[in-house]
Amino acid sequence: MRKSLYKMIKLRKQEQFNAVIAEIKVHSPKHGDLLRGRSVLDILRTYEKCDVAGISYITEKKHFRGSFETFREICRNTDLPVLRKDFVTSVDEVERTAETEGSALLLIARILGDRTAELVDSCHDHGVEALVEVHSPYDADIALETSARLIGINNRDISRLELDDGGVEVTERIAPLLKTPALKVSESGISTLDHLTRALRHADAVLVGTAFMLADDMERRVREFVG
Ligand code: IGP
Repeated sequence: MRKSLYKMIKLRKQEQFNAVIAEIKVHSPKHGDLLRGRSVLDILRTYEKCDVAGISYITEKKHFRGSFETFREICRNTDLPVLRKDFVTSVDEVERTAETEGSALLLIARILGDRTAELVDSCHDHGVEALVEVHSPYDADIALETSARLIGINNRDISRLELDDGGVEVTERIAPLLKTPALKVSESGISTLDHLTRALRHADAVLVGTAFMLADDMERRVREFVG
């Protein structure tokens, strides 16, 4: 059975945890290898111990060294909802995601433009949740025109491939424009507890990758974030 990321975020909030989607990030354009000898399943076990709301994994190969097979493996090995991140532009890729036990698929408004709504509907037709990612007021308008129940606000400009610094200013600027019952997820660049607190003032959940992957004591760091 596919788990709902939407419901899990709500549940964690009800339980008075911070709703944290933890990303298993194997490589980033800025930091290079992030696994540092650990396996993807080791990281998954650590995240599971910490009551995160869900798991995120990037399947994009060129810049993030992800693989679809690894995504499948993560889905098979956890009861948590799993989000697939990639630069998806086709219904074929939605269908491929639907063939796994993955819960949700990232759709980037900046890339999809006026095709965003069509791909969101395609996700829903296939029983997959769509997380529409926005970075500007223009993207926010696109997201609001869709039936997405999850909207991600990317603090980073994806076209700059993560080479810019962290921080949550984009969430602070864009979240107030998203007048919708959809749940909001602040994504990227969240590396301190101050970022976390500020992001959660505006968003229902956060998505964190690099700060967890680089932590000396990952479990401790994730627990601090989950609260
Ligand atoms: C995680 P960070 O700064 O915590 O590692 O960010 C996640 O938000 C980021 O990996 C991401 C991403 C994306 C990656 C957000 N949107 C789209 C690839 C494609």
